[in-house]
Amino acid sequence: MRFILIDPPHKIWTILRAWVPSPGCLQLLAYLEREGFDIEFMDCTLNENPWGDLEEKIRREKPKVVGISVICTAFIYDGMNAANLIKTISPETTIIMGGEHPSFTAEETLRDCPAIDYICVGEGEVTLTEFLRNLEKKEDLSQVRGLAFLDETGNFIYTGDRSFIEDLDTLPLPAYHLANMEHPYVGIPSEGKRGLVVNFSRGCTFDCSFCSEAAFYKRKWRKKSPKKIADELQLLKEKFHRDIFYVGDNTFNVTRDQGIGFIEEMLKRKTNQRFWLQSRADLILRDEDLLDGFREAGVYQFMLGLEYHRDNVLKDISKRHSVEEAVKAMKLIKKHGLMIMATLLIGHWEETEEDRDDFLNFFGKYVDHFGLNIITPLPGTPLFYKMKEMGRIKDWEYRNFDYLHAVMPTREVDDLEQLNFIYKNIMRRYYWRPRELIKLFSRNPILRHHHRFYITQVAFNIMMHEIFGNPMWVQPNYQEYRDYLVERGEVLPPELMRLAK
Ligand code: B12
Ligand code: SF4
Repeated sequence: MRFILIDPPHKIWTILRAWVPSPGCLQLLAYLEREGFDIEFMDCTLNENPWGDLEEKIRREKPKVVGISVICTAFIYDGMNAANLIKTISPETTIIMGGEHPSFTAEETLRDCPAIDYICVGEGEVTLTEFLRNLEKKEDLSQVRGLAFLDETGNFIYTGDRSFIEDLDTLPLPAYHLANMEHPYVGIPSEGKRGLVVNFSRGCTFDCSFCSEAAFYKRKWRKKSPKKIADELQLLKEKFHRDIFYVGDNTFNVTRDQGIGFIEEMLKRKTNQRFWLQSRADLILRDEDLLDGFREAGVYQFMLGLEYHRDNVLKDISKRHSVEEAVKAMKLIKKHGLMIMATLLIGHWEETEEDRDDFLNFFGKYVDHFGLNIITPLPGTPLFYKMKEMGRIKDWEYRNFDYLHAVMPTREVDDLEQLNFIYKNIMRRYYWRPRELIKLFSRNPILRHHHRFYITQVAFNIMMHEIFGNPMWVQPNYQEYRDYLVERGEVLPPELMRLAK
């Protein structure tokens, strides 16, 4: 059976101007390919005409079934717009959507966008395979676990949780051959020319209250073996010439063994690749003796979710590390010749202006890269349910649930625009400090490259936008869906404009 998986048109990551084929989509495709399906992938962000090419393809092929992937809450409207467009052109096409956000909001999403026929709740490989097989044989879809849909009378049906794949090593290598790996947008320009995001594990055993990943994978952690990881990296080196990676695993070294195995395997393979890994302060302290090994194996940076500089806030968000541990971890990482990127959260309810000044001074001292975010109640997280119940979510526009926009006020600042301004101001104050500008000439080539890219292109563009109103950068092929509908006004039914999100 033929199946087209669509990653709808998105605005690419403005902070680092990076785009990569979704690792989850490539994993799904590889699985389906092994199961014998005739598959295709359309990563619409890379289309010459993001919406136009999608429309043309659907018009031409009238596929029996398409899948739409939505991995971020902020992407949900792109997914719904794609579903509406597809359904209008080809009403016979069955549409199944998957990803974190639709999994958590299945009923809401189905009711909001009737063009979506089914939602795959949770991990996709096995559910999608069974779904496609049953669809092909016209068998009962309500027998497929992990599916949500509305029945003929509009009742919401959920077929029940699908258990997780126990051993991720049983999965085939992601289908890189189906992605447009040579497209000029595919990469992480801040890290180097041949950058990519990869994913080797699922979930995390911790339970930070704002984290959708822990919720999605029910606090379970599963990983590929170091050998399997190294096989994938070697393929990426040899076939696709990729040598610098942001490893998207939420927490790479949940166990010491995973770190040890990775170090041993990469030292053996000598692929000369570089890695930016994610971890936690407490796990860095636990694995202090491995830090030199990580560096020798190619790791150049650890990204730690340090979040805040006050223990009461860390406790409130169930971070389960202390400020003291955060400081020790930052010092250790530096001591072992590695860089530290801290992901941080401002916008807590009790936060004051003085807190934010301290915050900047505190993290400004240690970190190489400043990953500033605004606390966001992502659907599915404990934080979301609590904030919803307390009535604190003031902006329900999911497009803004991207950690870069405030959607909740603080006790002191009620105006969300004011909070957005505060966010930008902290970024400005951080990046325009002499200490950061000196990094433009750092002896560390990756740090120098990152800062040259970030400050001269991204930060400068933002500054010119704010002072002189210069346009903000967007990828050259970007087109708002509504603009596309206006352009196609005479061909597409006007109904679509009403549905546009
Ligand atoms: C790769 C990635 C990106 C890429 C984008 C890739 C792309 N083409 O979309 C880049 C680097 C550009 C990126 C950017 C951002 N990202 Co990002 N990213 C990831 C990352 C590291 C990996 C995703 C992945 O592939 N996971 C592995 C697979 C196995 O899981 P999966 O995608 O969920 O897919 C499975 C199921 O969901 C399901 N499924 C998925 N799609 C479909 C479709 C169908 C039809 C079916 C049946 C099933 C199905 O099956 C899959 C296999 O089991 C995750 C973190 C993580 N570890 O997951 C964050 C993550 C998805 N990103 C996140 C965020 C917030 C962002 C940003 C908004 C950050 C920011 N502040 O700017 C930006 C987006 C802005 C933008 N305009 O680009 C959050 C999303 C949280 C949320 N609920 O909204 C995550 C979870 C990180 C986190 N812990 O906070 N990101
Ligand atoms: S440690 Fe990171 S991945 Fe794990 S629950 Fe906390 S934020 Fe999520």
